[in-house]
Amino acid sequence: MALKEVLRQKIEEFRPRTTKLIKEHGHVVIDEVTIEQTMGGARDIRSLVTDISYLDPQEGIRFRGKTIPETLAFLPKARNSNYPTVEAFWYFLLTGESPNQAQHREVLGEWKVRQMVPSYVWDVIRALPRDSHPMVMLSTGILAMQKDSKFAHFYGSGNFNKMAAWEYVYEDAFDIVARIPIIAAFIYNLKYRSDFQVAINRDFDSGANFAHMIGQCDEYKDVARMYFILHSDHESGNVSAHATHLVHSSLSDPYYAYSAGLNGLAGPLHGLANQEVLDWLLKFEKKYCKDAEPTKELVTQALWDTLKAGQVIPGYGHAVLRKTDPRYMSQREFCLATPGLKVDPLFKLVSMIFEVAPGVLAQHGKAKNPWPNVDAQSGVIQWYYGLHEWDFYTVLFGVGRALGCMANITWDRALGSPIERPKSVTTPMLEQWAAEGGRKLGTAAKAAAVPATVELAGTAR
Ligand code: CMX
Repeated sequence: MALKEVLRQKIEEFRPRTTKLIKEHGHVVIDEVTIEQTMGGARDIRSLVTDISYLDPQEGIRFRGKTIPETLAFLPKARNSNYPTVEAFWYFLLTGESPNQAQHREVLGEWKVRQMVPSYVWDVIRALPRDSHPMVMLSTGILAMQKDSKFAHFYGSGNFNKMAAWEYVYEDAFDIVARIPIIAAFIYNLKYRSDFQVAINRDFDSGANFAHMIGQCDEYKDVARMYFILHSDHESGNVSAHATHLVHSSLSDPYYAYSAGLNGLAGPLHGLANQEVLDWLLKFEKKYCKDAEPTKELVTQALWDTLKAGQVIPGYGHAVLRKTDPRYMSQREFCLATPGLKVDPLFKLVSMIFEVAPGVLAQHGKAKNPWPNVDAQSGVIQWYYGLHEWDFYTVLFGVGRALGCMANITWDRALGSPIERPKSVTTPMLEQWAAEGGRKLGTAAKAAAVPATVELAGTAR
């Protein structure tokens, strides 16, 4: 059965669960909210639902219930590789299943058809100032394709109905995940290879083709596959996933939604941290080492200087995680298993920081999580393969993140996820509730907290 039909079956099986939860158990309390959470970035408030991935603070990410090693082992591999194809992973994120051989062949084939980017996208990107950040180019490239959104056309067709809406989101979502590596490769070649563009190799899977298009070696094919899979999803509260979900919740189509997601990813506290890490490493070598070898003492001094200057240590800390990010470990294992990388000076420096930084951050006493996140390790791998243009690293993150964001909004629409609209309060209200020892839930407030009977998810909203 083809991917869309498998997905249809899954959606139809799943819908009654959502409906039952809202209808029969909608009033069940699952969390409480403190003033600190309201004023502190909504940390740890359980107010989003996704089944694509779950982030446990101690264990780290699970995609569809599977850890990173389990996921990598579970899925069909690319030709001559130990890594799964990105295409198989997309199938898995959407359905929770591993494609069999025929389904894998089918999704690989469909991907090749969908990856054809309309030529006006190249004109739009070329019209931007060449020194625009590559994330601006990527976000603009995605947004430019909005005019061809199948979901937007369906909405405007006069035949829109909520039960079928997911099918059109799916069409756009699949087009976006297939096209985004091609757009990223175009941006790379435009900015850093004097507009030397390389045609798609239709014999290759998506990861291999990306390596081919940016002029990389064979070994980099696995780097691309690993990179896109590891960066795909981190449940739905992170800025890029949440922005995508929020924008799509108004029934903005996937192009508007993911362009917004990318704009969030471009912040230095989120995806841009990977370029910040490289910047930090290179400045460290220049300022502290000069021609000498880095030492733990020099690293410690540089970390403290960064903190004393009121800056964050890029690549360290996390809003949810409370241990070393398994995405960091997975990339570290890749480095240790790659002979040249294992002895690479920059990798050794990153490893030294891993030994020292958690202690420094713990002593500093502010960060709740002193351990490295995905961004602490990722740039070093790119650098090793000669991809030295570190302002491009967040684009690579954005290519991977599309997989999770697009799978999520396909399911959002399938389950009739409503427009997102949390409630604001004023500072005097908070001051009053603080003085009273908490907000008194009167009859009106309680009534507002208990949902009225809701019709079948997907039809009533
Ligand atoms: N270096 C220095 N200080 C840090 C820190 C770090 N790496 N991580 C957290 N802190 C500080 C915070 O800035 C905050 O300080 P203030 O109280 O002065 O505001 C304090 O510690 C408490 O923060 P927290 O609750 O531990 O962390 P948050 O949930 O607020 O923020 C994050 C999480 C990721 C933004 C933060 O750890 C950070 O800025 N890290 C560095 C940037 C980075 O690597 N971002 C990438 C994250 C992964 C991703 O999304 O790609």
